[in-house]
Amino acid sequence: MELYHNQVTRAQGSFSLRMFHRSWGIMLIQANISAPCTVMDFPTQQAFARELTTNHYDIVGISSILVNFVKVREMCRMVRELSPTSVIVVGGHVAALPGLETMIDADHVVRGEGISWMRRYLGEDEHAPIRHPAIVSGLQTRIMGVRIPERKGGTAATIIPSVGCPMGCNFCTTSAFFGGKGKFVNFYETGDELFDVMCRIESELKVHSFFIMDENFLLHRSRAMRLLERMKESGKSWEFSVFASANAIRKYTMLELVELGISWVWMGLESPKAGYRKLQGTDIGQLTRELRQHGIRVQGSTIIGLEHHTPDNIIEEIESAVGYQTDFHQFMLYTPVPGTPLYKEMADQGRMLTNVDFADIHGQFKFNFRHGAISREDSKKFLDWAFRRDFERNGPSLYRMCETMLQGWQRYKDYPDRRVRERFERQVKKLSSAYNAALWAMEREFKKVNRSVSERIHKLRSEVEKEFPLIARLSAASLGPILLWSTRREENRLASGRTYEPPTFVERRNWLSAS
Ligand code: B12
Ligand code: SF4
Repeated sequence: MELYHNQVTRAQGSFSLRMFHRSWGIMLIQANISAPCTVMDFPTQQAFARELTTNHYDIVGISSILVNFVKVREMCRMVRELSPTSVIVVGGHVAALPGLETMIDADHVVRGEGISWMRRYLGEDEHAPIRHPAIVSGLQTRIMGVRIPERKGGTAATIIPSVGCPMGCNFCTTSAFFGGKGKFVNFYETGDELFDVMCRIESELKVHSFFIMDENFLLHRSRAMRLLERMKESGKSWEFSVFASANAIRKYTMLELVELGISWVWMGLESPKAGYRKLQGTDIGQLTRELRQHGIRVQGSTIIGLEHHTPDNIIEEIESAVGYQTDFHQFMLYTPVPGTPLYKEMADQGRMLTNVDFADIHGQFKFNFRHGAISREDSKKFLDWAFRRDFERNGPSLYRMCETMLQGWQRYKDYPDRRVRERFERQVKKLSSAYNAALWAMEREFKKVNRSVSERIHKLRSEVEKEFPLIARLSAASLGPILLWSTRREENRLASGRTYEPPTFVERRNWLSAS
């Protein structure tokens, strides 16, 4: 249930950013039906059994992605045994599996958007406006062996303006699941609607920061620019983390992005040689540098095992991806997943491997298809190496983020728009205190990985201390040694096999009317 540690910072040891994320699909469905409804997130088997026997449910909906297929099958079995009159509905990306109906004991398998399906099924108005629940984007954050205290407003809120993506890249499950090329489902069409939702969630959760869960938020320029207009009118100093393709980012000037509050961008870099339309005409190295110089953190995403990759050129491709020096870098194996054009192509060519466990089809282990030049075993070696290489050459992502924050602050601290200044001031408060102490500890700890990166960290810390002489030095001196100790303790814990699991959530809605 982690994003960073599973697929982004997984080779960064105790510097890896650890954080759990809720299951937003079922939270959204619950918020948009009028029937009494319980959401169980991350239930243990015992908790699920207890719930099924304590309350009577007409419908049990199960949400899953492909990797959790076995859990879905078991949950269906449990429902049949413990609540035999319930109707079982299975949705989410696992539904893209051809023939799922014959592999599990469910009454309905729902492909695509689930709110409208559930509303239709319950006889409610499927076209009613979408009510967005207040969602805290991450929980139980942990880094360098320290659990960050949770306070109201401290973590971004998740906003889901749409599902799907019209770009239709051949491997992309999300695009395929919600209609494929040219199609997607918009929950909020206009900047005005989005602004209203954000205002409500801002006051409910006391946040300034939003994680926008839209596959390509910046692609819809008129919606984004209207949102900016409304933000300016109301003086909102918000910040956004978004997913965006390079061609969509290029629709904006840097100043527009900064004024809009874009502070973190997840950008698919895939491979410069792959010819994806979204990357055409963009110098990725230059774009990444420019974004970072404007205080926008970049998370790059590179695919390992594209058709043109061979054992001879893959190293060079990884090196060039690492050379972009993004703040975060995800590497993913090229993975044909049921429902995508890529899967169909590979299946038609007889190249899908048939004996791969669904639990292993997630792009972070080994190929699930026969690649033209790279073996299944080697796919894992190249993938693991890419993560290690990025860490060794560029250092911990936390350090890179600090670098971007400082650049943003230096460029915009005197910017005429108060909203922009305030945003960088909020970030720099952390940079000058806790993050500077983290730099102090990283600098020491990283010497054993790469001395020249350790020197770069030292240089950055000196710059931070020049900007904020008192607070930054005090923090480094007082908190730095504690963080160094906790980092080392965490390394030992991880080495001895410690893992982290999310807690179980049980949330009821429209519940009184059920009794
Ligand atoms: C947030 C997210 C996560 C979070 C998960 C949080 C959680 N608690 O589940 C984190 C970061 C932890 C994560 C981890 C992983 N993820 Co993920 N993740 C996403 C992401 C970016 C957004 C999902 C989301 O919330 N979307 C918004 C909601 C509203 O949409 P939704 O979930 O699809 O729900 C809608 C419908 O599917 C449907 N629906 C969903 N559930 C149900 C249930 C019923 C009963 C019904 C009727 C309908 C229904 O209705 C909803 C509203 O329309 C998607 C990509 C994407 N943009 O969708 C990938 C995605 C779901 N993840 C994916 C993968 C592969 C993984 C990992 C395996 C990655 C890895 N290598 O580790 C892990 C596995 C985690 C696990 N053990 O399950 C794949 C799934 C591929 C597949 N075909 O199964 C996706 C599609 C990304 C991709 N394009 O490859 N992920
Ligand atoms: S741009 Fe990204 S989200 Fe859109 S189809 Fe391509 S990979 Fe999927």
